[in-house]
Amino acid sequence: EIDVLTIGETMVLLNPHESGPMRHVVDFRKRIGGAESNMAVGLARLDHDAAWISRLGSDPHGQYVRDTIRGAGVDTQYVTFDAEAPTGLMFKERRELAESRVYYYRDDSAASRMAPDDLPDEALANARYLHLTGITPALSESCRELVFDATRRAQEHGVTVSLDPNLRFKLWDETMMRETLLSLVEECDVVLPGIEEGAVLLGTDDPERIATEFRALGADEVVVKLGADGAFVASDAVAETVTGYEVERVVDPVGAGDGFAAGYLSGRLEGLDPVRATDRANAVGALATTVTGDIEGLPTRSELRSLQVTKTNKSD
Ligand code: KDG
Repeated sequence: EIDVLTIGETMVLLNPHESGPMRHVVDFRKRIGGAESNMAVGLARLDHDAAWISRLGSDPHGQYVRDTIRGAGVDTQYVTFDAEAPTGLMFKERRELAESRVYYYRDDSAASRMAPDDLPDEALANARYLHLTGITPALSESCRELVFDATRRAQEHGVTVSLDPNLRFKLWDETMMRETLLSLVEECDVVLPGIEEGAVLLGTDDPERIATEFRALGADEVVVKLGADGAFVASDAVAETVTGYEVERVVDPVGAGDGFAAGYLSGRLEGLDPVRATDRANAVGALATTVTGDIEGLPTRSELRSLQVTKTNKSD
């Protein structure tokens, strides 16, 4: 039994030691970066059974990515290695006064060659949730087929599908992105957009309208991420804003959304209602921003509990 199954590309990530323009940075720390595996690691930290599927290059980078994710407690038994294509690579750039930026080297990577068969039915049939992001359909035609085929098969097996739109403007044309992701939402049960993503996809930055429109497309639960302000959650039973957690200093916001997804699914798996699951999502997302690296800040149960205790005390 797999609590959450996810599929997507994870790259070797070179994280700069110092902030500043890329061309002047000379020292990097090697990590891994991939929205879906970040989410899976977040779930594993909270003691859930998470499985991550991908295709990696049969190169040392692919082994490093697989070992890191496996070492974090995620089931990687369905990962495959492709002798004909490399593992993707990305660099992060940290700027003091501007948003951090990424540089990708992932065209024709092993993961971009994934297709429906990369997701075995056996894995899907054993899962409670299938988690997808809008990054995978941006990678290639065969990856687009994979995500749509996966949602269809998930439905057959009674698996709940969650989607984080994770818009990546660098990877595809904006019109195609919008059309593809809106039709993907129609096939998903849980949708977790950031407010800016909602604005790009739907043309409104009103969280309530974003939620209503995604629900009209077919999603049962929509949680709109509002950054430091928390999140707006809507389902048949609720439509409300759940306040966020204050962190002393945001060190690296990349990966916060993945932590948010892990927190939300973790809560729902344990039977929390959407509002309480959103509170957990806010907490995990907040903690993820306090550390550089996408997965290093993801909390264990006890770290999560101490943050939630702080919030309770504050509002007393
Ligand atoms: O959400 C964090 C991811 O953006 C990062 O880890 C890399 O998956 C990644 C991507 O494609 O941008």
